[in-house]
Amino acid sequence: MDHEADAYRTDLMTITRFVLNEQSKYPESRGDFSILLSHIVLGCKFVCTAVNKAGLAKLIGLAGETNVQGEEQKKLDVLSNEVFVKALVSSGRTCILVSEEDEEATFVAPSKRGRYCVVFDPLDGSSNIDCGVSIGTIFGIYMVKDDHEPTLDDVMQPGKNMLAAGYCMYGSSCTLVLSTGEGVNGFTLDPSLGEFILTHPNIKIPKKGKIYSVNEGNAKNWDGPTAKYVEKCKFPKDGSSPKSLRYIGSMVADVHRTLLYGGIFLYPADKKSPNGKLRVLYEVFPMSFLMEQAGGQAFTGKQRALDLIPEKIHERSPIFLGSYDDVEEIKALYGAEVKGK
Ligand code: AFP
Repeated sequence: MDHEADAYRTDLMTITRFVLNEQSKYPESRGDFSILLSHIVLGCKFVCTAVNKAGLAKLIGLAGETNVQGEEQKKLDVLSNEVFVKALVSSGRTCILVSEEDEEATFVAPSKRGRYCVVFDPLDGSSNIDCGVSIGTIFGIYMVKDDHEPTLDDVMQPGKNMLAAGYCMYGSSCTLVLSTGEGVNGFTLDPSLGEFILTHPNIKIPKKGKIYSVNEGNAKNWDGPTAKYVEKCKFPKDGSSPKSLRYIGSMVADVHRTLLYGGIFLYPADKKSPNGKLRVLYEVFPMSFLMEQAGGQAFTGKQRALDLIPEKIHERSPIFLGSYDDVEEIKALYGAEVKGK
């Protein structure tokens, strides 16, 4: 990369400019989506700053039970949730919010209501905060079905009905990856400008990858197809090289690497957790949407992930997502099991 040329680049494609460009393709558009997105971006910037300060705050003793004013310090995931809920409600463009942090869905008051439903995990991977591992925010966006009083049915829709999905990764840089259903684009926060700049246009996942990503500590409880697949990754019988294992345990970071380098990310069902661990609405759906938009696939062990119809807002599902050919292999193994029964 030519860093010097980069430093002097003058035509910057910010995320706002990018979304407004997209919007101009639809003359009937009222700009509601751009406004909603600008509020999500604000939430991401806030959380990015808070995550960056987390280690320092601890070091200088601000993060105990109470802060200097004697007020109770909020945990970062609780704080992030509050920031996103307030930003989304104040956008005036949302009607239902489903957050990983809140047991119940939030119905926005009629005076502030818009047409979008946002499902999100404000700080996914938060158990990794204290050791400085990359964590992130994941979100998906639906539109209310018709002109009616919003109900939970408006969010209990298959992932394929999402209008947009994305994540923001708080890592060595802060990267926002977004799809509005026409490919996937990545933006990196320039801290000096406070703007997300298009750095990864039109991301396409390699058709086949060299990495598998799974919590192998659960192997004892896996079902046959998952066990066979991972065995194949390690001991391929077709003369190909074994795949490398990479597992961070923070979905945004594991999926981001999978998207850029190719390969497969698995969180399968096991005997202890028959539905896996990851949540359908704000983990499985947004990441599956991005994978498909980048040319990959996402599969639950039974069906295309985006065809799933959730029955509960915090429902879980097994998930296998990544490069097209790698997911084909796991689909074949599950298919063979069904035929053998
Ligand atoms: P936390 O938010 O509790 O850290 O969980 C993270 C997560 O939901 C997801 O980001 C990871 O992919 C997955 O759990 C890791 O789960 P295991 O620790 O069971 O491997």
